[in-house]
Amino acid sequence: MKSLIALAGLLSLATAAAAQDVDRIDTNHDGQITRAEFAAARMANFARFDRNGDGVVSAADIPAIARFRPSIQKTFQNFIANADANGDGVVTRAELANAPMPVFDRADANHDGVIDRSEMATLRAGLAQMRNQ
Ligand SMILES: [Ca+2]
Ligand SMILES: [Ca+2]
Ligand SMILES: [Ca+2]
Repeated sequence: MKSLIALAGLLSLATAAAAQDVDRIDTNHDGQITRAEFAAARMANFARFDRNGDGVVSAADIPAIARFRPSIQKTFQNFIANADANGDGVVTRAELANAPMPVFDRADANHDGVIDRSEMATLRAGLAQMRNQ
């Protein structure tokens, strides 16, 4: 159960970023999250998503226990579908690096490419929502 909760947390980061705490994504602590900071946070967790250590993230990395939690499975599958640019069912580091960032884009309400303090609340809500799925 503990590992499931950890996985749910990880998955929210997968689609969103890498740190559970939005403030930690802001690595230079200037009160704004840039696309680069967001992407870096996401990449930092690649090895953790790649649970079987074969260098790619795929359905094979979904823990067996997630079978009993369809929402987790679905989130994982959505993560793969979102990042899998060439549609071969596996996500490479290069694909994740260039993957769309829907959660970032949603939070960046004025589309200036950074998430400022007021927009961070939206990002936080988005992350929390995914964690609670
Ligand atoms: Ca920053
Ligand atoms: Ca893998
Ligand atoms: Ca791929």
